[in-house]
Amino acid sequence: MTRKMWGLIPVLDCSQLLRFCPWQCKPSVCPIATLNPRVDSPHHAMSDQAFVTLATNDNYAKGAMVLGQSLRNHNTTRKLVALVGPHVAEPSRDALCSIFDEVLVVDVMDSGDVVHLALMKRPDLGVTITKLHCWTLTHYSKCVFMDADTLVLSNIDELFEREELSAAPDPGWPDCFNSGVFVFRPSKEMHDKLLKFCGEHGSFDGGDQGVLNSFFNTWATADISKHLPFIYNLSSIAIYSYLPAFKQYGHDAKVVHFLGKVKPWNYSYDTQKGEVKGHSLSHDSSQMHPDYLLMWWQLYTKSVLPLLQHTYRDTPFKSGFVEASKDEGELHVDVREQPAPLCAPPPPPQKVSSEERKQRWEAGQIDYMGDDSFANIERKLDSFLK
Ligand SMILES: [Mn+2]
Repeated sequence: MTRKMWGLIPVLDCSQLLRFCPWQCKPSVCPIATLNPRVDSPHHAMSDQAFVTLATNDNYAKGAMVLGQSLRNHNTTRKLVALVGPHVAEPSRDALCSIFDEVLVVDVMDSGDVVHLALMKRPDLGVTITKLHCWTLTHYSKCVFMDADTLVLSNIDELFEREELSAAPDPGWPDCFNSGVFVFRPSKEMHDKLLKFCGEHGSFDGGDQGVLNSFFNTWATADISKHLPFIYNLSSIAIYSYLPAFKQYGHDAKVVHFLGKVKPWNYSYDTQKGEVKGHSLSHDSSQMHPDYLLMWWQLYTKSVLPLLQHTYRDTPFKSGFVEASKDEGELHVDVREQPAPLCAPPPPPQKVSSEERKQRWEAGQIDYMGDDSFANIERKLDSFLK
């Protein structure tokens, strides 16, 4: 296999892309984003601070668009940057261009010696190394990285008051931080250090979270101000494992993180009924909360889909919508992403005794969509609390 060695695709914003390669950026989309500034993107925006996300394929690009739009809807004053991998299709990039201030193509295969060295030692860490690329955004003094599978529920600009590396605890192992949301300071030096570390030590979980936790290994103990409250990275797995806390604090949530293999875009949506389909088909133990899932789809339908329809024009693409007549939507499991959840997936639903259910629950085999569903547990709790 020959590898194109045309150097790292330079970091270009939409107007630059248009200037260098006008055929790549359909004039109908990018100029709207760059030449006519958005009304909701004030000029006095803090131009040296940015929210950064990453999309490695067209599905994650949809997630990035929903995230970007959720940040816009809550009137962020910071810039929005999307890093995209080379596999993200042109129309998806164009759609990203109309939400984000910068859409930067990152091809780690073509990005300099340190990256090559790291990749040669650990070729499995390609996506991780792409994510670490966010440290090269040195035209910003401080950034907040957010996974494309997160959704913002209120303004979170206060995160920029925090220092590198600030992050929220991971619900699975709270002495580790979850790398879905973190504050960092772009720096070439730090980028090189991280890559060197990555090449030498690899990742204990196969992804960026392992690398970053090993590198920033005093996070758990050194400085409490670098611990973001959990409401900045609320994962649905935590909702089900500590339901009373969710009932008490859940309404304060500012960022929802759709952890796990099944992502919001893997479901389908019935626009007529306003229902997410395929939800009951999933037995992922990190099952997401239906309300947040619905919120994701509503935002996608209202703000993202029109952009995609515009950029894809006559080219077919997966909208994720189902006909109202179909009973169950398709569910496509995205196996490329997150590491497998810690606990084994629950067995297929069947009638079990309450004692057996208790044992299963204690063994971590929780029937999230059946007997142990959020609605059932809530009903039970309510009966106790009354
Ligand atoms: Mn994630």
